[in-house]
Amino acid sequence: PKTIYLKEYEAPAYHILSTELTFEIFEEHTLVINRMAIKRRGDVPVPLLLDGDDLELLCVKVDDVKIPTDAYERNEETLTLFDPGAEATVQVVTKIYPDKNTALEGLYRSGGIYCTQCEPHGFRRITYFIDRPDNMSVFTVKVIAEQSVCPVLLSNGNLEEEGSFPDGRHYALWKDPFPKPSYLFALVAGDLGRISDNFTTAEGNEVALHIYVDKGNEPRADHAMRSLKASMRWDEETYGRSYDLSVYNIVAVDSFNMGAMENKGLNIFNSHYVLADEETATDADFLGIESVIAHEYFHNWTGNRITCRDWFQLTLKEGLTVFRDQSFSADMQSEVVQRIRDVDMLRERQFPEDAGPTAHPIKPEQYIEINNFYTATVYEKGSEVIRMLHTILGEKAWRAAMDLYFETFDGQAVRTEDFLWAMQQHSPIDLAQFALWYSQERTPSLCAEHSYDPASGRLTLKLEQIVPDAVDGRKQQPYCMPLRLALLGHAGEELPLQLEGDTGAQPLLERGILLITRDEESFTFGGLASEPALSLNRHFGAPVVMEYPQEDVMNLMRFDSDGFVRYEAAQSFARSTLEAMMRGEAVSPQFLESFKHILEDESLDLQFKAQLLSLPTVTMLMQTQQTVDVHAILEASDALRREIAVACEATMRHLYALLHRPAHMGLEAESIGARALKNRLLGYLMAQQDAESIDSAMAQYEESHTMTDRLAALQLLHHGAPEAAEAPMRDFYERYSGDMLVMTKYFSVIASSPQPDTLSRVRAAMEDEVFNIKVPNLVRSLIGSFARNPYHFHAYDGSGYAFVAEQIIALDAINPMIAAGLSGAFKTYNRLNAHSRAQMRDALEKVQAHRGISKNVYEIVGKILA
Ligand code: HT7
Ligand code: ZN
Repeated sequence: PKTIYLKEYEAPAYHILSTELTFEIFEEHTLVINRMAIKRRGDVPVPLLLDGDDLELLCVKVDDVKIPTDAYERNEETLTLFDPGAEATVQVVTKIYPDKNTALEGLYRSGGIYCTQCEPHGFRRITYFIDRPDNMSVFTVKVIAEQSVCPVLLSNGNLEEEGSFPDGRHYALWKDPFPKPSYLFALVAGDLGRISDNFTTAEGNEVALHIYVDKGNEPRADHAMRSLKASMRWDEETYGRSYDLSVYNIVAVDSFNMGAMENKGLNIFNSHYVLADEETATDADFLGIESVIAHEYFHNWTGNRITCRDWFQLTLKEGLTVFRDQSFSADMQSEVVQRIRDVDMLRERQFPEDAGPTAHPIKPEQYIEINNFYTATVYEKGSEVIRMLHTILGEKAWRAAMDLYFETFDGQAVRTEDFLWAMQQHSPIDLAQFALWYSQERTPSLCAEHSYDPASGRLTLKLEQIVPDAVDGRKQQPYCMPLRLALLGHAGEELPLQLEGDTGAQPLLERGILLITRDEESFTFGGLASEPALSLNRHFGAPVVMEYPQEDVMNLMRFDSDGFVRYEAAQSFARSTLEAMMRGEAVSPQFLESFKHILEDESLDLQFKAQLLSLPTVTMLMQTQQTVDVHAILEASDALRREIAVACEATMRHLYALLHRPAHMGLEAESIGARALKNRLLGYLMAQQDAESIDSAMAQYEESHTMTDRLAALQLLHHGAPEAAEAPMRDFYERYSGDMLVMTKYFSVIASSPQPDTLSRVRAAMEDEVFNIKVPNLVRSLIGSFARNPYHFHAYDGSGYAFVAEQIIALDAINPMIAAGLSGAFKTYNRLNAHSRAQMRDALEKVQAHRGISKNVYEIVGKILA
């Protein structure tokens, strides 16, 4: 496979000014008639290169005349017209087979519904086109289909016309006035139900809002609609950005490769991110819907109105839009709870990626398969980079810089440099060094040491920035980053930051921010009557591994006014406790003491308290080990959970009983918090596997009014008391086997279990009539969850690796994107012990040697084994 390089970028030789598409949908196939008004950019005749993938070509015309076959050439990936002229109308007719499309890119059928996924290269599976984001075209789309099969016909933009034919077919004509790249094209046709609402923009324009779902599911779309309206209002209030068409359509489908897609005026969603009610969706599902609906809506300005010049710029739209959706969720929920969630996600998914063989900068410079770069790095780390800019500029300048970005680049396909240019115009500092965040990979560490001199009342803080080499061994430069800090007095009060020396070099100090630019820095603060506690990297303002002496953690955990630092201190204390246990030491009594202190603190917000009482995950603990020893981590974690349960049993049972009340229903923060905390406590209690806890979990399963409670109880029972779990597992299956989304939860429970028969249960579940390997949600819930199950993926006999490798091979023939996603499970390869590494290598070599492996899987596996 060919590697594509950013440095080889060239603008296309032609532009397609406008595109008229006609889709004739038939049961077996679809005809696509594509008329493009093309314009050459230069004066000299050059060939017109159109991208195409797996297309049956029926006809090529230039200015309505069929051209001879020697006027063009076709290969696997392109159709080349040797000289269509400086301006012409090029028409191509292709025949495609949506029912046979299991890759779910291009036009395909999900449960009877025709739908499209065009980002990044799906459009070329529909018709020949200059399928790249710097080719922006005005689209007019006519969809024709059997009225009884597809009563609903949708595309981007506004509906211009509709009508029917005497033969039972009908049509709809859609026009999108905004020039857009082909990746934002969308079409939906099928028999769908819908809910509708409307929104009046700040300018007074009326927008019709429709959410289309499978018939019968309409009531489950209300939360999505509420989230959409809240997002529309928020973008007006926060960024002054309003919606720009008279209709906003969302369609939910069951088979979808990712979460959702921001097609102009016609978002297509994985049904998981639309459908929810208390009976079938957890609190996390509700929050996920709110954030994904917002994310796709916010793309209308950051992604659609201003798009990417090429796919190397992906973080331009994704990092920025994730930052916007995280800010929105923080405003809708609790700021600190949301920040902790976002940081957890970053450290759980992006840090391991950045430490592994597929590490890449947020703006990569090369790829084989661009689909492999929709990563946690481009998205989540991309968002952290934007967050640092927000911190450096401050709220007011940030808004001014964003306004400038929108005004300057609206309607264009641009680069991250253009975004940084807008930021620079309002930045208090030169952003040249900051730009390294775009081109360097790996997570830097920041090691802090401090000393206090009581005689002078001075504290000296030394910071060392450790920047790892790139994957290929290249040395990398120190970053410029904002470090939020506070010096705390005995009662947790923030002391004034009296920096000595050249304070002019610290333009952000009055906002409590130090600017770090070198690999070694030293700061001296004066005027301190006694030794303060150091609260560092507040809000997790810089995406680094922060290393600091443990002496303050107990205090920080108890009283830091920055909620994130409290959480971080609790995690850090738990981590060092677990590490000591792995060395054979007993549980530290101070840790248990601090844990109890939080448990008994009645002033805490319940969701925040549930977070403070969590233990670091296996993935987090793996990050600090030189050579990963998964089994030692699991043993220590299970033991600590039991010790905590024993030490805190009475308080936990009492609190659990208080929180386990029917009053705690609904989606307000208080109820979500009560459920989160209650289920955290039940998790600890169940670690004892005693009859009383099992009874509580059984009762919770039976009495629960929400999926959150029911699922939490089911999972704890199945994982901790499998015999007792048999009846609830049967009950759950019988209740929900007709509901694919709920069944994904059931499959995850099975696949994430520590019980010894997990692999055979997973294999059995694959044979269940509900399971369908062509539906990504089901694959992710069963096979994906198994690949994340540390107990069994890393089984000593290598059976976990072999199973996942076998599934990658099977899936690759169906859906290469999903197969490549699963291959990511092997990223820990280099850090395993020799025994596991040899077994993983065996499994990976089988995948690599398989004939006809996709370039998606080839790229990932190749990097892991390199
Ligand atoms: N911009 C979208 C990214 C995407 C995608 C979505 C669904 C299926 C396949 C896809 N490939 C790329 C989603 C987003 O970030 O909003
Ligand atoms: Zn996005």
